[in-house]
Amino acid sequence: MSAVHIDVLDGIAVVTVDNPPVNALGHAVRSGIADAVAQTDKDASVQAVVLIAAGRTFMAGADISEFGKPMADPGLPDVVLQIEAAQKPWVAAIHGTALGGGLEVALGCHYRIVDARAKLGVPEVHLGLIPGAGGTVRLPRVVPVAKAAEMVATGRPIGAAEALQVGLADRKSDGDLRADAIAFATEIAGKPLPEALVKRAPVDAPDDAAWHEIAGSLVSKARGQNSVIRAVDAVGEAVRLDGVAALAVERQVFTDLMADPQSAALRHIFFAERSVSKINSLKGVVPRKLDHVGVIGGGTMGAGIAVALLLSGLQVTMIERDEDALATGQGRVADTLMASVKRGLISPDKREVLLQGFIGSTNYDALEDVDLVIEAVFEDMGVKKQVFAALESATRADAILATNTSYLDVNEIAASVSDPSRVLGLHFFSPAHVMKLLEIVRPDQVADDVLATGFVLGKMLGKIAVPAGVCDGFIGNRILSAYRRECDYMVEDGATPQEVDTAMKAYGFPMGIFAMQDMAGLDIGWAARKRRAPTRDPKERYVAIADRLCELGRFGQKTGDGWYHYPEGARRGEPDPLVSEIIADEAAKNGIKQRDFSAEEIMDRILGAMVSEGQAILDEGIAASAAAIDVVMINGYGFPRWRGGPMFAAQAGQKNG
Ligand code: T1G
Ligand code: NAD
Repeated sequence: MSAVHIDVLDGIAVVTVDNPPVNALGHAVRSGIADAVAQTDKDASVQAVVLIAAGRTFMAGADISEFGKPMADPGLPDVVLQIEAAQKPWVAAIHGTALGGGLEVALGCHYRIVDARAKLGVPEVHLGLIPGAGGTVRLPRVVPVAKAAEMVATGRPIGAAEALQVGLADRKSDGDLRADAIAFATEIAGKPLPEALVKRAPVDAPDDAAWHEIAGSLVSKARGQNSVIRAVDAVGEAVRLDGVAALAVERQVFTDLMADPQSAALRHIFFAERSVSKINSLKGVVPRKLDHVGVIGGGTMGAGIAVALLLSGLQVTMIERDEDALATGQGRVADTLMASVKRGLISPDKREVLLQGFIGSTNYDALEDVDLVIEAVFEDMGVKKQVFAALESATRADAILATNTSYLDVNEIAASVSDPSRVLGLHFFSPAHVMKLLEIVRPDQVADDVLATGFVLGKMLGKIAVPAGVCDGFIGNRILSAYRRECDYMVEDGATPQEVDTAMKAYGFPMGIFAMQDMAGLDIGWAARKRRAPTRDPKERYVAIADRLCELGRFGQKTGDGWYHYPEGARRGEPDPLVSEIIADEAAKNGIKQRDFSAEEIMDRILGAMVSEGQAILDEGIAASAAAIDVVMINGYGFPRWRGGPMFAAQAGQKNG
C-alpha cells in the first residue's frame, strides 16, 4: 500500500496519506504528496483537492527518526511550496494532531477544515528545533502575530475551536470530516485561489514596544533552552521581512539547531520515553483485566493516585482507617477534581460522572471485586505488612496487590503474602495525578502478567512507566540520595546551600536541592536516614547537619524554617544565620577547613554522583538502560530536559557549568 493515494470523484481529488502510526512526513509521504500536486494539476477533471490522513491523526510532523541523516528530496519546505503554488485549491482536512511539519503542510494548503477534537501545533521547540518548513513565516500570516509567537515558542497546540476563532481553521466539522471536507472543496472549486500565505502581510503585527513585551515574556521561559530563544527571533524576523526572505532565514536557523547538542539531547529523550516501557520479555503476555482499582490510604499519595485512576476512566474504591480519615481522603479527591474543572481540564459534568465511579469505605470487604489494589499507607514496613495481610483475605486471588512505597523492600512486602507473584511496586510521584513518571518495581517472584498489567495501567494513566528492580530507592530516589549526600559533603566543606542551589538552577534545574528538600519536608529524608542507620557503613562519611536541623524541628516550608528561613510562610526562603552556625560547628567538630566552591565544581560533583550511582544501578540490573535513568531523572527530579539526562549529558561530554 503506497503512503499516499488519490481518489477522484465528481471533480474532487481526495489525497490520502497512510503512513502509520502517526503519518509522519517521511520520504515516501513527501514524494507522494509532491506527485499528487503534479497529478491533480494535470488532471482536467479535478476542480479541487482534499488532503486527508488515514488512521488516528493528520500528519504529526516530520519523521524524527530521519533526523541527523541526509534529507532525501523532496524536502518538506519544497513540498509545502508546491502545494501553495498548485493550480487547484487544496483543502487540508485535519483530525487528531496536526503537529510540526503536519501543520506546515496544512498551512501550504489554501484552506483548512478541522475535526472538532483536532489539535494543531508546532512543537518543534521540544525537540530543540524551530518549525523548518515555513511554520514561523506562514503562521503569523494567518493568525495574529502574538498567537503565532506563543505557539512557536511554547510548542503548545491549540484545539479546533480556538483554531477556528484565531483564523487557523476556516471550518470545523462536527460529524464526518471527509464528507464535510469534500463539500467544502466542492463549494470553493472553480473560485479564484486565495493569496498564498507567504505573500500576505502578518496579522495584527505589534509595534516594536509591544513585540519587545511579547518576545521578552516568551524568552523569559526558555530556562537555557536555545530553541525557544531562536524560535521567538525567527517569528520576529518573519514579521520584519517579506515572506520569501523570511523562509530562507528560518531554514538557516533550523539547520543550525539541528546540529545543536540540545536538539540531540531532546530527540534522545523523545524516543527514550517511548522505548523505556517496551519490555521484550513481556511480548505476547496477556495482561489481567483492569476495570476496578482499590486504593488504600487517602493521604497525599492515595488521593492523588485515586484522581489519576478516576481520570483514566477506572472505577475506584478508597479504603481508610476510620470515617474521619476517609472523609478527608474523599475530600482531597473531590477538591483535586474541582481544581481540574477550574483549569478547564474537565467539565463539571465530567467531574460528577467521575465521582460516581468513586466509593469509599473503612471496610476491606469493599475490595471483593477489585482487579488491582494500590496501597499508599504510612512508610512503615509493619503497617504495610498489616495492610497486605488484610488485602490478601479481602480480595480475589487473582487481584494484583501493589505498593507505592518510596524506599521499602518490595520483596519483603511480597514475601509477607502467601502468593508473592501477585505483588508489584507502583512508585508514583507527588502530585500523583500530575507527575508523568511511574516506576514499576518488579519483585523477584512477580508473575509476568502482573508486571504486564502494571504497564497497561501506566499507559491508561498517561504515565511514562519505567521498569525498576528492587533496591533502596529504586532508580530515582537512589540517585537523589547519592547526589544529596554529595551536596551535604560540599556544604560541610564550605559551599553554602544557596551556592549549591544557585549552581543547580543555572544548570537548568527548576530549583536547587536544598530548596527542594524544604518544599518536600526534611522529615522524610530524616526518617529514611534513621531507618538506614543500623546498616550504614561506619566507614562512610556522614554529615549530621540535616539531622541537627530536624532535631530543632526545622522541617522546611511547613515549619517556616529548614535549610532556609521562610518569613510569614513565604514560598522563597532566605539564608538563615543559624544554619550557617550549625554548618560551621559541624565542620569544626569534624576538623574540616572550609573552602570556596565554584558553580562548575559544584555541578561536576553533582553530575559525578548521579552518573556513578546510575552506573551502579545499571551494573546491578536495577535499570534496563542508561536511557531509562535519563527518563527518570528528567520526569521525576527536574533534570533539565534539553540536557538529555545525566547519563546522556556525561556521554555527550557536556560541560557542567
Ligand atoms: N516521527 C517519527 N515517529 C514518531 C513521530 C514523529 N514525528 N511522532 C510519533 N512517532 C512514533 C513514536 O515514536 C511511537 O513509535 C509512535 O509514533 C506513537 O507515538 C519540519 C522538523 C503524535 C501526539 O514533535 O507528540 O515536524 O514507540 O507513543 O502518545 O518543522 O507521538 O510505537 O514505535 O507518542 O498517541 C514535530 C511528536 C516533528 C510530534 C502521538 N512533531 N509526536 O502521541 O503516541 S519535527 C512532533 C508526538 C517537525 C518540521 C519539523 C506524539 C503524538 P513506537 P506516541 P501518542
Ligand atoms: P500520608 O501520611 O499523607 O498518607 C498515608 C495515609 O494512609 C493516611 O491518610 C492514613 O490514614 C492512611 N493509613 C494508614 N494506615 C492505614 C490502614 N491500615 N488502612 C488504610 N489507610 C491507612 O502519606 P503519603 O505521603 O501519602 O505516602 C503514602 C505512601 O506513599 C508512603 O509509602 C510514601 O513513602 C509513598 N510515597 C510518598 C510520596 C510523597 O512525595 N509523599 C511519593 C511517592 C511515594
